[in-house]
Amino acid sequence: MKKVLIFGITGMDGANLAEFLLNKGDYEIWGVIRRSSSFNTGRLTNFFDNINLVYGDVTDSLNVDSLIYDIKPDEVYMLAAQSHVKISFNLPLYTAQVDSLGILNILEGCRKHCPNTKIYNASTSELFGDVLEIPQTELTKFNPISPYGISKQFAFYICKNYRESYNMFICNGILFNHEGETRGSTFVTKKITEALVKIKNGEQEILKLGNVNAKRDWGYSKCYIEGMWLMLQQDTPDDYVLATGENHSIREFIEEAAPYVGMDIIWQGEGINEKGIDKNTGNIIIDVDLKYFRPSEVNELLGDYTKAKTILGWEPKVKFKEIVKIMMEHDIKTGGKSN
Ligand code: NAP
Ligand code: G4F
Repeated sequence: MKKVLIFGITGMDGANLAEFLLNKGDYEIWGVIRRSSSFNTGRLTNFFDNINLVYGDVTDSLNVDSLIYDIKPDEVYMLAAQSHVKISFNLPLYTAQVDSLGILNILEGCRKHCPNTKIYNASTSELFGDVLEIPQTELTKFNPISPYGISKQFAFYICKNYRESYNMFICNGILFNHEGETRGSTFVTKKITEALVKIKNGEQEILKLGNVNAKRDWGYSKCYIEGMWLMLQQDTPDDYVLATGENHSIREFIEEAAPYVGMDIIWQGEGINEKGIDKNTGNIIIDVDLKYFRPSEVNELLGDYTKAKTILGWEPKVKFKEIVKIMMEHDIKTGGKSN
C-alpha cells in the first residue's frame, strides 16, 4: 500500500481526491482536519471509516513536521487554503500565512524526513490575474491581482525552487476554476444553484450577486482530481495547466441553470441597477449588489490544457452545460441545502 497525506481533505477537492484514491485500492489515506466548533467532515461521510484523520493546521510548522515525520507519506497533496478570493482582501495576512507559508512547512518537512515523497501543490489560474495573454498556458506571465493570487504565487515559486534546488518531486497544478456537487456555498456557481432551488421552493426571495460579466473557464472537480494524481505518476515532476478551453460568464451560468427550476431569466437595467427577472412570472430573481464586488476583479480566464493532454493524456470529460446539469440536479434533490 502507498501512503498518501492530504492537507485540505475536508474541502471539495480533498474529499473527491480521497474517494478517488480509495477506489484505486492501493492507497492508505491520511487526511488532516482542523479543530472546529462545528461539524466539518460532511464531505467525508461516505468513506469516513476507511481513512485516517489527524488534527493539524498548515500554519503550525511543528504540527506539519511531526505529521510528515510520523507518516512518511509516498505522496502529499497540498490542497489546504484560504481559498476565497474576495475574503483574501478582508484577511490578507491570514491568507498569506496559510496560502504562502503552508506549503513551505510541508516542503521543509518532506525535505528533512522523506525527500523522495512526491508533492502536489494546488496552484491556480488566479496567478494569471489581469491576464497578459488569452488563452493562458504554463508559459503565460503571471499577473495576480488579489492577496490570494499573490500568496499562491509565492507557493508556486517556492515549489519550483525546492524542485530545482533539492531535486525533489514537486508539481504545481495550475488549475482553472472547477466546481461540483460539494462546491462551497459561497463560490458563485454553488451560490447560484442553491439559491435558484430555494427561490423555487419559496425558501429564499432573491439572489444577490456581484459582477455577473466576469468569465471563468469552469471544469468539474472530479476530472481535475484525476489530473492531479496523474502529475504525481510521471517519471519527472513538472507544472501543468488543467482547464476546459472554454469560458462563460456568470450571467450565462444563471441562464443555463434557471430552466432546471422552470425559470427563464431576462435582464433589465445596467450596472448595479441590473436585475434578472423570471420571464414566466415577472418576479425579480437576481439583484446586482455592490457588496459582492471585489476591490480588483479578474475579468476573464481561459486555459489551454495542451501540455496536460500531450504529457499526461488528461482531458476534461465534463464541460459547462454538463456541470450546470450535475449541480442543478444535485441541488434540486437536496433542496439547495449546503453540504
Ligand atoms: P476548499 O473547498 O475551500 O477547501 C479548502 C480546504 O483547506 C478545507 O479542507 C479547509 O479546511 C482546509 N484548510 C483551510 N485552511 C487550513 C489550514 N490553515 N490548515 C489546514 N487546512 C486548512 O477548496 P477547494 O475548492 O477544494 O480547493 C482545493 C485547493 O485548490 C485550494 O488550495 C484552492 O486554493 C485550490 N484551487 C481551487 C480551485 C477551484 O476552482 N476549486 C482552482 C484552483 C486552485 P476546513 O474544511 O476546516 O475549512
Ligand atoms: O466563484 P468565485 O468566488 O471564484 P474565483 O474568485 O474565480 O476563485 C475560485 O477559482 C480560483 C481559480 O481561478 C481558485 F483559485 C479559487 O480558490 C476559487 O476556487 O468567483 C467567480 C467570479 C468572480 O469574477 C466574482 O467576482 O464570480 C464573480 N461573482 C459575482 N458575484 C461572485 C459573486 N463570486 C462570489 N463568490 N459571490 C458572488 O456573489
